[in-house]
Amino acid sequence: MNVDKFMNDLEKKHLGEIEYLQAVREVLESIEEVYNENPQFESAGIIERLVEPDRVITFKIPWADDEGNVNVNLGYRVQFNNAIGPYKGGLRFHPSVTLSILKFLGFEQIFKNSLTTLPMGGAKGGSDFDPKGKSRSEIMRFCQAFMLELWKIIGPNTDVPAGDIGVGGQEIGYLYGMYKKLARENTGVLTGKGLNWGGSLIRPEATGFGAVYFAKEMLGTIGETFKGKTVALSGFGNVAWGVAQKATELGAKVVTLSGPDGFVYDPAGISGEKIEYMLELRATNEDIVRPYSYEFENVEFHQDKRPWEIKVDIALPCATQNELDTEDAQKLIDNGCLSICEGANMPCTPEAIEVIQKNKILFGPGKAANAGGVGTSGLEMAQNAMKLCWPAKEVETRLHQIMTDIHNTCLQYGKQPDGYVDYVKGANIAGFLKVANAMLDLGLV
Ligand code: NDP
Ligand code: 2IT
Repeated sequence: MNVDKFMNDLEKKHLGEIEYLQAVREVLESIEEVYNENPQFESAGIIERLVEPDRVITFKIPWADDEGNVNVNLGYRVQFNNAIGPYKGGLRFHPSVTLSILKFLGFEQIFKNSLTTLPMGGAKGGSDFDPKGKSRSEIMRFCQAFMLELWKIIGPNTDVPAGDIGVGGQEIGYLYGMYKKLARENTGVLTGKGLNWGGSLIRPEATGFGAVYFAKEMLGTIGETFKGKTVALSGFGNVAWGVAQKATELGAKVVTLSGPDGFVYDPAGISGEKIEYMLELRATNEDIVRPYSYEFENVEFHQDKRPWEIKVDIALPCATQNELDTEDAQKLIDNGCLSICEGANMPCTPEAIEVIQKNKILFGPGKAANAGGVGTSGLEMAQNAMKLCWPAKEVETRLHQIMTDIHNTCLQYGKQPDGYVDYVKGANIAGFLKVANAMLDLGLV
């Protein structure tokens, strides 16, 4: 395989699918050497088969708003690869959603899920529906209309969706309620469910907790810890909330949050009631972080700016794709940042990653660092299948173990001759090998 030639052909086939092509190129560049050393992959056409989803299902979602007006949104499910287990991955409701974005997320999910050590294939779905400013009953009607199509193609052993941007506990509830009614069954078909109806303890916190556990392991390789460190976060959603909790618990001070309107800088630290306030802010569906600066004293609000200009020891981007570019990376490095760890999916641009790695700063890619979310979804599926609930401590211990194992796997495949760990390479190679070998075992299907 020659990556440039391969990508040239793929770009022609999928014109303009920028995010998807970006995600594929990163993986191919990491695995090129391993792939070419193993001719059995080439002869089985593993890469040609892996880069295309098994299928993409699109549908329209007609729904009525509170005034009785008819609205039509687009819905998608990208079932990418199920070599190692049922399709598994979240649903995103955001006006920016396109097929390219869902294909990038579904592709990444294959390798992330492989790294968790649990039997889950890769998928992603969602809609261009904008939850901003919608009433509760509008959100409910939209979720029900979405499930009216989705239920036909999912099932506890075929495809198990969960949340992502714009899809939290409330949306999963409305989606699950409709699925249960249509399918006449009460199974673990979605994860991120409420605790009263089949959910797992620690799932809401899992992505953020997992990202901090991963960053902690990375820091350990240079003899550092979270204690006494300052941390910059972007986003103010589910992932940022979990990161803020765990980083604070480990003795760090989280000083920023961000939204599409700008970022807040709270030098005293975002802890205690301030972390709880993040949930309130998110639940307003207003899409802005500024009210945080009215609610608490001595907080600066920087309109239309990103938090990466603040001097911190550790940065965890937790909002969305391509939100940290070369300039941001350079600012963090110039300010002495030790580690940049992706809580979100693909928040750093490829050029930013190059700058970070050239400067030998610790860099944790999302498909490894944020795998605790889907890892704990896998634990929720296991509990549902056994029809029991583990205590919080048991789930968290397993989550912690999953993150430590992923870190060790990255070390195994990513350690460079000079001792620097290329976690991007480590995660991509390890994630790929498991799926590719499974595909070889399963024949040409
Ligand atoms: P939420 O919807 O809970 O929060 C997303 C946050 O990012 C919101 O604060 C959102 O504001 C903000 N945001 C979105 N776009 C921008 C932007 N352009 N600039 C600044 N902030 C922005 O989603 P999650 O916390 O669940 O997801 C965050 C990231 O983590 C995503 O990349 C997701 O794919 C990833 N992830 C999530 C997992 C999960 O289990 N939830 C698991 C693994 C990864 P708004 O959207 O209102 O504009
Ligand atoms: O990007 C992700 O890993 C998620 N949004 C979580 C997926 C899941 O199935 O829990």
